[in-house]
Amino acid sequence: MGFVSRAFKGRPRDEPRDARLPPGQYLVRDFPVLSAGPTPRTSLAEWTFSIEGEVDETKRWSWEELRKLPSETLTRDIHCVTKWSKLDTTWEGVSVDTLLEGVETAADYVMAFCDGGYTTNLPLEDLTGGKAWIAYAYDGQPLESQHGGPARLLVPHLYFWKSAKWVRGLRLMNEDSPGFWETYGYHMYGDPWLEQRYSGD
Ligand SMILES: Nc1nc2c(c(=O)[nH]1)N[C@H]1C(S)=C(S)[C@@H](COP(=O)(O)O)O[C@H]1N2
Ligand SMILES: [Mo]
Repeated sequence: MGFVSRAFKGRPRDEPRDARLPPGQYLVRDFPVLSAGPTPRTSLAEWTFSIEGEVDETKRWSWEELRKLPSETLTRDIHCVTKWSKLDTTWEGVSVDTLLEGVETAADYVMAFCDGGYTTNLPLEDLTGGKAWIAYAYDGQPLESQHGGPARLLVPHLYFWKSAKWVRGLRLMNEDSPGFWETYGYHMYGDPWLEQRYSGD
């Protein structure tokens, strides 16, 4: 009886938290760093962000131009395929919708590309409609280089490997094509709620 009532009392606090944890994931309070290679360093003077590929005209922003675009502050949970999840991470950045304004394309897929050569593929649909950002601040501070600064793609509804660090642009594609981890067997889409970790999941 005592046990039952204690367990019951514990629930209101624990249940919403667990409901936010996708299958197979555990919570972390720190912010792990996962990089496939060394942290690249591009000076902000040389940095650009491009939208290219299957578009009428390539679009390109300098760092200063990007920072002048309307930005958003958002708080989201993030989920890494190596099974850690972090709740309520707060970011600031430019919505991909803002960057795609006026872009004419028939493409359905995107390859995000980065300094250092990392790539990751996503359906264009998953980057539009308020679901993705080019983030340049975390927790109210400029994004640390180890976490992808000066700017990273943030697509929190997919596994975090899709949130490309040091992102330099989006290449629009008519056909889906695997990026870096996808070539090594990670899932082409990567929905954490469906546990799409590896191809075949
Ligand atoms: N350019 C680049 N982006 C990347 C990676 C990488 O190795 N290089 N790793 C991915 C993976 S597997 C994860 S889990 C997250 C980790 O981001 P973090 O180091 O900020 O936690 O970045 C993703 N984006
Ligand atoms: Mo990851």
